[in-house]
Amino acid sequence: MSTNRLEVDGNRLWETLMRSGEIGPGRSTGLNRPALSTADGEMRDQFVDWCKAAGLTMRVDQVGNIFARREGSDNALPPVAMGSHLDTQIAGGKYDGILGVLAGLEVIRTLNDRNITTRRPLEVICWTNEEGARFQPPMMGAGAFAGIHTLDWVLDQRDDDGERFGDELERIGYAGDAKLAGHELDAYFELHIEQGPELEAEGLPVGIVTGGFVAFGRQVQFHGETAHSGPTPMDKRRNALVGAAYLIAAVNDIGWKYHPDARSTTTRIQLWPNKYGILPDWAEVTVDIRHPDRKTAEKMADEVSAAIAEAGEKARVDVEVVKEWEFGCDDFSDDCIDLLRKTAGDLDIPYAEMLSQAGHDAYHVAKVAPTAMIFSPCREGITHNEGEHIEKRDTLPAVNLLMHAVLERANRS
Ligand code: HGY
Ligand code: MN
Ligand code: MN
Repeated sequence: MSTNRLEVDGNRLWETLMRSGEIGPGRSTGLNRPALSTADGEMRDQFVDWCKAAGLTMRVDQVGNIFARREGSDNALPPVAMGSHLDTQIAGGKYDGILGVLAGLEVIRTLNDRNITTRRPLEVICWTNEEGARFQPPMMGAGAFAGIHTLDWVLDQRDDDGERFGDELERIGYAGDAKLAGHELDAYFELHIEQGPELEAEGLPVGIVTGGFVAFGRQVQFHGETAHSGPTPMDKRRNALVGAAYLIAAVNDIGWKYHPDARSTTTRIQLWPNKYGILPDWAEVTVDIRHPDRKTAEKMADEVSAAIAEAGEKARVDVEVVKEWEFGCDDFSDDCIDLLRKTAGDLDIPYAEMLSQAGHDAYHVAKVAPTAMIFSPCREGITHNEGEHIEKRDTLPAVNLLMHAVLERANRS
């Protein structure tokens, strides 16, 4: 039978997605399942159970990345992998990342149903801490896998409550012993919701991702002095919150200066003591700067660096960048992108080629294995919002494209 007529079981995929949507419920219709939370642990356990029921063997590495393996006929060859992440923002949707992991599982289930054995083994991967909601930076698990972060550095990261990454990984039972490095992948394909309105607006079921916006992250701390908010004369104040406020406004202005392609904002602030009547002597803000063009993104980052220094001076407080990171992607594999184009043509699936504006695990995996991404539509591009929504009929073409591209790659001579 021509595998071109091979299609995944959309109802089974949806049941699986809906089950995931019950683990770590958010305030309304979404999810609150940050990395290494109890809910993340529960979701991982559920995923592992599903994988074992599908006959897969499990491998967990030292930062908790999960590799679910299906043997092929020639297991000396490195596996072709699919995957994404199961952790969410704390006001997250039910599909960001999750679709990519569970679509990979559905591909496996479909091949099992049809007794199809691939030449190369297959793997479905769940990367740890893609969102960076609890532990910054984002894409930490994939970053450690790609050698961007050392194991000890990752394990020592702490969340706002001082909880240590390594301890939380132990607590949920996913401190694996499989080595981080040296696990070769023949290729990695990540299906992900677009997190933008383009595909829906153009009525297209698939995006083939040719690259990703360049993004810079900065964690900035301001150190002032506590004092009474009443008697203290203005020229004696060293209010850390004021320093943060100057920076927050400047970062926003830089985004508008390079509008419409720029994205630049501050997403969080922490303060101490953060109480009435007393000036805060400590503030920490996280800055997120993005642009499709690397040179412009770097220019924006330089202007943010100048704004950081200026904010400290204007508020008469000390300021330091305590953590910084960057991601972006111009190293997706041309072979894998061509394979997606060809397979979409074979399956008569219309598609657009596009950049990703959000970061993904695939950005880091692309540094160590041939990698490509597939986008599927999401309603009005809404994401990192509990209203995130996708439709089965609009999503299945991308899942079938994933399956056929993986089959082709896994069976090539
Ligand atoms: O930062 C990002 O774009 C991704 O959602 N972690
Ligand atoms: Mn994601
Ligand atoms: Mn996300």
